[in-house]
Amino acid sequence: MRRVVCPGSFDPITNGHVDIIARTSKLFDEVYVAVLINPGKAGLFSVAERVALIEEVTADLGNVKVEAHHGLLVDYCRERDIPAIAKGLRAVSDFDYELKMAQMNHGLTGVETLFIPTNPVYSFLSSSLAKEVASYGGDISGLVPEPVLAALRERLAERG
Ligand code: COD
Repeated sequence: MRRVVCPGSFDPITNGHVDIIARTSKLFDEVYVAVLINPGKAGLFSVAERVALIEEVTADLGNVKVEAHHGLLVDYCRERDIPAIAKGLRAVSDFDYELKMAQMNHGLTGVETLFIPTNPVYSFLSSSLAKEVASYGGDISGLVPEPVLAALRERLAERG
């Protein structure tokens, strides 16, 4: 059984994330999407809400399991016998930080990191930018899945 994890904050999941998860799901038998909990960073969506949105938009892929995790990514991988981490690379600017994390994770437990080049139509896209544009009323349809768009509109309206 070939297993891989796609980790992230996913606050919220964007079409760039979905593209990486979908492409990874064709290469591996089981894809774990791990929502890493950062207690020092309050998100727009709770961890449970992020997990539910990811489950909804990846359900059609058939081999994706979504979980929250508090702690080191390498411990998550070790506990589930996952030998590889898949990450999307948007630009050279991502590479510097991602390379350091990949080397640290490999040094800690030997887990490998695989980099998948982002689809160019999403290379500028991040959860933060999507939230910022949406908060000023900009159109982000096409950049986030429909359920995420609806959830974002609702959450931003609640916050006034
Ligand atoms: N196109 C393609 N890929 C994308 C896009 C896009 N538009 N946007 C994001 N991605 C990919 C990137 O690979 C990114 O790494 C991943 O999706 C998740 O993105 P985010 O923004 O949701 O999440 P990050 O970057 O905040 O996630 C960082 C982690 C949570 C993975 C990292 O901090 C971590 O592993 N934390 C756990 C604690 C730990 O183990 N720390 C030690 C690390 S060495």
